[in-house]
Amino acid sequence: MKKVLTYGTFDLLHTGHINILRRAKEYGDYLIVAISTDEFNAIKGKKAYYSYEQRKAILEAVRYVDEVIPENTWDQKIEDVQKHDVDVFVMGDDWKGKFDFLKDYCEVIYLPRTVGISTTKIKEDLNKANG
Ligand code: C2G
Repeated sequence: MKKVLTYGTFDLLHTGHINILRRAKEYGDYLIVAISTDEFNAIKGKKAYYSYEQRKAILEAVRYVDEVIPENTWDQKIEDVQKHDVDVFVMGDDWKGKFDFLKDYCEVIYLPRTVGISTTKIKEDLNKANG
């Protein structure tokens, strides 16, 4: 079984997230998504609208996702790849090059981001619409 791993906050799930999850799954048979805990989001300087538990429940309902695990730190990736026997690591290309150290442990793929959508844009548009 070919296992794929990706990371993210995945807040306010949108088609940019769905696109990368669908494409990541195409690289194998089993997709693990490590989602940032609320505590790690604070370290990333992000404040998610949905809690970790809510974001986990939402992702577990996505047909491309087979397993959701927590992302607690920046430096758990090597351990995750080894522990979960991962073959392919996939991230959006805004991260291009940042995780090349994983090439010693698995295939590393950066996929083009979906243009024109982001959680930040959703929040900004909603704030504008509601004055
Ligand atoms: N993404 C995308 N297109 C968008 C928005 C996001 O392809 N329009 C991708 C990102 O490139 C990332 C994934 O969706 O691969 C999740 O995006 P975020 O939730 O913003 O995750 P991020 O904050 O980049 O966290 O250790 C890695 C970090 O946890 C990544």
